[in-house]
Amino acid sequence: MKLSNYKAWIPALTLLAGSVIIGCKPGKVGSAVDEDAAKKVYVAPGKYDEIYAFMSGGFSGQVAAYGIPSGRLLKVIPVFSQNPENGYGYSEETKPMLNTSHGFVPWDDSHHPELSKTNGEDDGRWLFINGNNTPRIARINLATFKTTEILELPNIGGNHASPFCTENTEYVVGNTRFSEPLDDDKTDNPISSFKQTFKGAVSFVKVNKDNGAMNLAFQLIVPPFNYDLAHAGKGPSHDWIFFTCYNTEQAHTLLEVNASQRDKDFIMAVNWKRAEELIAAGKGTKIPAKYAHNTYNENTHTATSVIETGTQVIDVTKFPGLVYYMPCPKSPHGVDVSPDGLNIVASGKLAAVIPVFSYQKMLNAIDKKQYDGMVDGNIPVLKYEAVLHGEVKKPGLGPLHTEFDNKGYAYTTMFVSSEVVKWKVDNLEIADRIPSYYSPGHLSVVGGDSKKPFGKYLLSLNKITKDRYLPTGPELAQACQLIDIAGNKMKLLLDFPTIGEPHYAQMIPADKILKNQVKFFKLDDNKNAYVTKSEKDTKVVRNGNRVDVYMTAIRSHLAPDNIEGIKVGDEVYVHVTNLEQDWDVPHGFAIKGANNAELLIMPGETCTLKWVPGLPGIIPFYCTDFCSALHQEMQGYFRVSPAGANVPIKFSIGENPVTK
Ligand code: K7E
Ligand code: CUA
Repeated sequence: MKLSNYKAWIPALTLLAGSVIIGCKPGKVGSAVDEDAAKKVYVAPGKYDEIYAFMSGGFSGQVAAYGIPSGRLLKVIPVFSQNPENGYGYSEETKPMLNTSHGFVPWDDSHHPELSKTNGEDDGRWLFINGNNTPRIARINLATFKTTEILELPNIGGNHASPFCTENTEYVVGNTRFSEPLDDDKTDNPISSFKQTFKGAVSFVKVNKDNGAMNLAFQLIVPPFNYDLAHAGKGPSHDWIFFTCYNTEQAHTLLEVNASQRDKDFIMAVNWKRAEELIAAGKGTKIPAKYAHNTYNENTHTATSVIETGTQVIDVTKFPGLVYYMPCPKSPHGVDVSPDGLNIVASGKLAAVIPVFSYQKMLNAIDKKQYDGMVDGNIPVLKYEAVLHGEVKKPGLGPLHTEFDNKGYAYTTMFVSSEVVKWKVDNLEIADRIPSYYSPGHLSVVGGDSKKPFGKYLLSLNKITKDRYLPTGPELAQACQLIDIAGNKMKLLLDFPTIGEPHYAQMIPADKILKNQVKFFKLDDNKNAYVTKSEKDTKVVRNGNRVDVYMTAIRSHLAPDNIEGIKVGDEVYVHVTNLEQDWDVPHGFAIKGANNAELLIMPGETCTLKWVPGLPGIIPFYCTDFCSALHQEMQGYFRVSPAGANVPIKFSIGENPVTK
C-alpha cells in the first residue's frame, strides 16, 4: 500500500525517552485519599453493593464480578480458560465451549468486557468479552453469570479492538491487532511480504436482539495496520464506528522503534450502516474460512461446537464512502465517543495532547473532500485541522483511555505520568487531576461509555502495583483503585487487588442486573441427554468399554454410592444431576485419581465427569461443596477390577445397612 502525499514524519521518539515510558511514580503519595473514604466504601454486613463491576482477567482469560464500592470479589466467571473451581472446560458439557479451528484451546487473553446496550444505555442483559490471542468473542448471560456463547473470528490475529458494540447491540466488532494474510491464502508467504500480502480484517458480529445469539455477518478487508481499540458512535453518529490504528508504518520487526516513526497514525472511521447495505445488496464476496461457533444450551446445560466454513468480505478500497482515516498523534491506543455522540476522543500513547475530533466536522470534511492524501490509492485521509474539535493541552504524559460522566466531563488515564485527568468536553479545559498508583491503563466510570453515564465512581485499572499491598514474592497482585467522582475534586477511596490483569472494566447499577437473576434451574426443564430426575431412575449402563453412570445428588447423599463392575481402561461418564430446587445448594463431585477437575453442579443441572480408571482397586468419590451438616457423609466407592475381569455391573445405595 502507498501513503501518497501523506508526510508528517518525525524521526523516532522525540517526546519520550525509553525509560520514561515504563512509568514514573507520582508525588504526594496518600495525599489524595478522601477523609471519609472508610465510610464511603463500607458496605455493612448483609447489605448489597450498589454497583456491579465486571473486569477482564487479562492473561487469566476470565471475567470477574466485583461489588462496588466495597471492592468485594463476587465471582470469577470462566470464559476462555478452564476453571477447576467449577469444572468449566473440564466437564463434558462445557468442553465444546473451548473448541476452535486450532482444536481445544483452554486459555486466552481477555481484555474488554462490554455490556450490551439498548438505545445506547447499558441494559444488563449480556456481557461480551474478547479473546485476544486465538481470536474469539464470548457472550455471558447476566441472568446466570455463565458463558453461553463463544464465536471464533477467522482472518485476524490479535482480536484486540473488540468486542465493542453499536448503539443497540446490532453488532459487536472485532478488529485485527496483528495483521496477517487471510486464512484461505495458502501461499507460504515470507514475513517480509507484509506490505503485499498481509491484510487487516474488521469483523461485524450480528447479535440477535431477543436471545443474544451471535453470528459473523461480514468482514471488511482493510489495510494492514495494527488496529487497537474501537468505540461506536451514538445518537447522531449512530451509523459509524471508530477504530484506532498504530503501526501505519507497517513494520513487522522491532515495532517499539519502527512503529513509532510517524508523527501521526490514524483513527479509522467506518460507516457500518453502509457496509450493512452493501452486504444486503449482494456486494459481499464469499470466501472460505474456518472458525468455531460454540453455543451453550441453557435447557440441556450442554454446549455444542460447530465449525463454520465461510464468511462474506468486502474490500473497502472498492467501495467509496465506507472508510475514512483521520490523522491522530501518535501511536493512538484508546478511542472513545462522548455521550452525545458528537466528539471522538483519541489517546496517542506518545502524544503530548489529547486530540478531540468532531463528528460534525468529519462529515463536513467528507462532504468538501478535505483530504490529505489517500491510503491504498483510494481510502481518503481527512485533513487533521478539518476534523479536529480541539486538543486538550498539557494533559500529562501517555494518555491511554477516556470515559465520561453525567456532568459533561471526561476522564483520561495517563500511563506515563501515573494520573487520572478530568477535563471538560465542551471547552477542553483541565478541571482536576489525581495521582494513581501506578501507571493506569483503562479506567471505568459507571456507564462511562454509554449515552447516559451514571457517574459517581471511577475505577483506575493500574499496570504497576509496586508497594501498594503486602508483598507476595516477585509476582504481585494487580492494582485497582476506586475514585469518588461525585464532587468537583476527585477523591481516592480504596485500593483493592483483582484477579488476573484487569485491562478494562464496565460498571452498572446493580438493580439493572438483580431483576433478572436466575436462582436455580428448574429440574422439570432439564433436557440434558443424561439427566436423572429422581433417585429411583439412577442406573449404571455398560456399552462395550463405555460405562454411563446416571447419578443424583441431594442433601446428603450421592446415588448410587456403591458401584462395582468398572474395569481398568473403561471410559466412565458420570452424569450427576443435582435434584435440589432451592437457591445456593450446589453439590460437587470428584473421583480419586481422575485426570480431570471436579464438577460443581447447580440445583436442577446435570454435569458429566469423564474418568478412565488406570489402576484396579477401590476408588472413593465424594461431594466437594460443603452442602449440609452431613456433607462429609456425602461419598461413595467404585470397585475397579482388572481389565480382563468379568465382574458384572452392580450399583446400589443403602443396601446392607450397618445398623437397623
Ligand atoms: Cu489499554 Cu488491551 Cu484496552 Cu490493556 S488495553 S490498558
Ligand atoms: Cu453435597 Cu456436599
